[in-house]
Amino acid sequence: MYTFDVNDMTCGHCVQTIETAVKGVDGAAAVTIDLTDHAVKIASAEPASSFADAIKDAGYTPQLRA
Ligand SMILES: [Cu+2]
Repeated sequence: MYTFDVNDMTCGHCVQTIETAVKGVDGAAAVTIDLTDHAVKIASAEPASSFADAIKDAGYTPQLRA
């Protein structure tokens, strides 16, 4: 399970865009997005860096929560 802080995710449209980006890396990933907390939680066997790159490519700034 990875949690990314995405502070420039501000509305439902951002949530949809990021969810699509995550599913593009792993269609079987379980994605939970908390807009209030600006958190994107991903359960997947793919590496965190792949999701970070996809979220960046979608135009956002992900920071992997330690
Ligand atoms: Cu938005």
